[in-house]
Amino acid sequence: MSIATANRDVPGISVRPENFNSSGVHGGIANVHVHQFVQQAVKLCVPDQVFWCNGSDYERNRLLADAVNEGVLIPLNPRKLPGCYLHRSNPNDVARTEQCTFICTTTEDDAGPTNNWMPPVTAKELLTPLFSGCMRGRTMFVVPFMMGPAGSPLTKVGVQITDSIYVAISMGIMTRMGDVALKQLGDSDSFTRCLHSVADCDPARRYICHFPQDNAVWSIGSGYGGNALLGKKCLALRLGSYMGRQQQWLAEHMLILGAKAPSGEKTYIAAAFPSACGKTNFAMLIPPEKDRKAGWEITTVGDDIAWMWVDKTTGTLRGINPENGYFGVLPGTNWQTNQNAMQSMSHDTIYTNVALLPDGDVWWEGKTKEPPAECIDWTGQVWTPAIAATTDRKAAHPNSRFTAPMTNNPALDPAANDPAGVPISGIVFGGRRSKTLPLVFQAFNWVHGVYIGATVGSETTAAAAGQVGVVRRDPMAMLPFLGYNIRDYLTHWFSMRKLMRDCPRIFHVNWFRKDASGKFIWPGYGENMRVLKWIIDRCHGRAYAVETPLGWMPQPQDLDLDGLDLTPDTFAALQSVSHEEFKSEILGQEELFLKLAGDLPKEMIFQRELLISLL
Ligand code: OXD
Ligand code: MN
Repeated sequence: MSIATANRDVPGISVRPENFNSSGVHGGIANVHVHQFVQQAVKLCVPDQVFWCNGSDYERNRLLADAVNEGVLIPLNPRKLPGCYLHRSNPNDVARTEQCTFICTTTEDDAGPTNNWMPPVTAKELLTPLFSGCMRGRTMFVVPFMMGPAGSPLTKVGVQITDSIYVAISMGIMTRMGDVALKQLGDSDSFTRCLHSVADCDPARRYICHFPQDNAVWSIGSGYGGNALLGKKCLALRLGSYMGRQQQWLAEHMLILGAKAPSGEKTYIAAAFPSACGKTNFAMLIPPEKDRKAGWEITTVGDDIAWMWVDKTTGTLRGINPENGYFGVLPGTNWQTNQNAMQSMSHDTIYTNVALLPDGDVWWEGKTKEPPAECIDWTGQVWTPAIAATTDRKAAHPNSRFTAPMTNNPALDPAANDPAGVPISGIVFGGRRSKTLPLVFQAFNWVHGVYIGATVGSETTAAAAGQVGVVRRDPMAMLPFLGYNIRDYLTHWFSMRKLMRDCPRIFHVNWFRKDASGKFIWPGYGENMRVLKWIIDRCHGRAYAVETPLGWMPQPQDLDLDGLDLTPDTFAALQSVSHEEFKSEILGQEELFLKLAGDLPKEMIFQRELLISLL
């Protein structure tokens, strides 16, 4: 075995030096615990060579060139998309696979009724033979990474072993990767041990196993983002939520946006929506022209994950985005729906499973009104609109993605790198619901808000393998990302209230309500600013609302509907709540309550009783 790596002696230069001993110990990195972890992985996976990533620009260019030579990446037109590449995944590996995702805790009760569970010993017995020798003939990349800005109280370090060059490059975009992470770690043993191999990419041998009690993740058989970039869903959400409960903070599937009013007042809002329900669009919202002219500005702290803690001196909630990039859904994204996302992916971006145009540009459904006359689809076959009409084949996969550094975002919030985070004034929950739920309402208080978050329902999307379009309960949009028992998670949310002197206001939104003919009633996208302004005013104790059984609701005159082609009657329809439909909604929530039978936090039971008696 030879050891390939970054040369620590030449700043910013990655070469393959010989200064390593045969046990795989890296000459330039001092942390003995990292060494031991890598040695164990080398012994198990038997790679041909080991490549230690330092995160330099030189190294990144080198990895990109290698990936092109290996056919893993296809360079795109450098004039239209400088520094951009196309990656086509194995067609069996295009989304998160929840059925292969396990929480491996000593007791089943620790994982709870909403997770797949395996005892850690069983998981290791099952996965060790799969990892054994899986990197023969391959390069092992050692990817140190940091979730959160350097110096933040919540920032965590991980070290990911992977045999996928696509994963190593993507980790360089999505996290603060390389020496910066090792510097944050120092001599400490406190890092997440992440072991990953695409192996033979066979869904029958695909496992994403989390060991929260050991601070480790083992993932095998998939190269897909959520299964393979282990800093994201695995560390920042599943292990993060577990740590958050132990250490009294929250790891949530939430965007954080900043809103600057014409007066200069800045308000930060966190929002949780299930996968592919518009978190990236909301985080990058461009206000309607009249608001922009008036001086409103929306900025992005994060588009997918928020880590939040209570500041002891002020007793208020603060949040950071642990990520460093965006892994956003492409279909439907265009210059009208999300200009900031389009700018973010205009250079130095990896496109996964999109169509390739003859001029080296890319295309996906919804990028332009008219489809291209011809392109190569995400599976590498010729695609034309005529073929699509007869076969129903999409040019881009419905879960095609862009991976772009957050610094590409023209609306990046100035505090996105601030270790002290930002103050969170409001929390918004939402789902994709064609019926039943109104455009917006506000919870009466924290406990009611937690109940609303816990009972979020949403129609399923292509972000996870499985049937699309059925309503499933997705508490806090965290169902696929909880690292422990949901009973304890809800109790933890209720108990956070006790740490706060002034807690964020909580809201529920539904951008996706449809009329009888199946058309969306609310225009969405930038027009969501109108709802956001009401939310911000409510957070600061300003706007009016009426009390309803669901919570506080704006009347048409309480929302700025000026210039919108929406009559007061249509607004009333958007906000209407049918008692009959709502009774079915409460029955739909039963699914969650039954799962937790006998184990529900009492706040959930009382809130439900109160809601039923109000109807
Ligand atoms: C994601 C997801 O990729 O939620 O962010 O699936
Ligand atoms: Mn997500």
